[in-house]
Amino acid sequence: MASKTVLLKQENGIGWIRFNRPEKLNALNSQVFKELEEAVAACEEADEIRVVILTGSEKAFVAGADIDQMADADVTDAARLGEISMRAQERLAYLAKPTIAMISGYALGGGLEVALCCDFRIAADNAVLGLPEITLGIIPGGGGTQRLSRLISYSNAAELIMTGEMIKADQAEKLGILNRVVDPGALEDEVKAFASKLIKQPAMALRAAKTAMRRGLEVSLKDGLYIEQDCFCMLFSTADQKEGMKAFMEKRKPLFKGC
Ligand code: CO8
Repeated sequence: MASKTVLLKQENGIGWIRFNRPEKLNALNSQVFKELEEAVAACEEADEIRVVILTGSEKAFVAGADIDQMADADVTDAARLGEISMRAQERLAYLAKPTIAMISGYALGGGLEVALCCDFRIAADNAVLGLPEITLGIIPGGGGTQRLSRLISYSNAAELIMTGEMIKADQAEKLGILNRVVDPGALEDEVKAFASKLIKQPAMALRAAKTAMRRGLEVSLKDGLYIEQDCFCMLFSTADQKEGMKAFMEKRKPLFKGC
């Protein structure tokens, strides 16, 4: 049996999803997408996992979809790959837990698109980001034309997509693609510290915040405000809302239970 291209490890409330094709700079093929979907599903089911971190190797988060697999593909093959990748990415984007892409080295094409499905992107200053698909005669097919232009300005997204140029971490941070950039040696500690801030928050409120924001992006403002109201009201049925407000009034730190 082929070795695992996506590894999952659970540690201190964090589900670590690691791309594991270092010899191909973690290029995404059908097997990687399927294993990514399985890993995300496992994180969804494990109550102990509160935050999910996706990462690759020092040289590459992911250098894109596997060009070897696509080179001789016909339209049917492309559609099949599209379905598999979309399933994994939808599952990741709508995972009801915070997700962080921890990026070192290349995050290109489908790799950047996977990172765009995460709630946060934190990178080492050696990171190189881009959507070079146009240089291969295609366009981003894993959400890049949609998610990037919803995250940053249309014209900045268009520049990356239509020139295919790669940019360094500091420029990606200025554009708002990255939440922060740190020294490569400090990357893991920075991401863990950030994850621990999230883990301290009440799980149901985190879930509600993510649902309201993700769903809200897809609908009109008015419908989004209704989604927010539903999520807001639902939280008044949780123990953590009672605890959070009681703790405030008693001038102490809340002790959240995640329910
Ligand atoms: N696909 C397949 N193999 C790759 C890829 C890739 N995307 N990226 C790197 N590799 C392989 C190289 O071929 C090489 O393999 P080998 O040793 O067998 O020759 C190995 O990884 C190491 O790479 P390099 O020797 O090229 O390393 P360098 O440091 O010289 O260069 C680069 C690093 C700049 C990242 C270079 O490898 C590169 O340009 N890679 C391709 C980047 C790219 O164009 N990515 C976009 C791909 S298209 C895409 O992502 C479409 C998304 C659609 C997703 C949804 C599907 C429906």
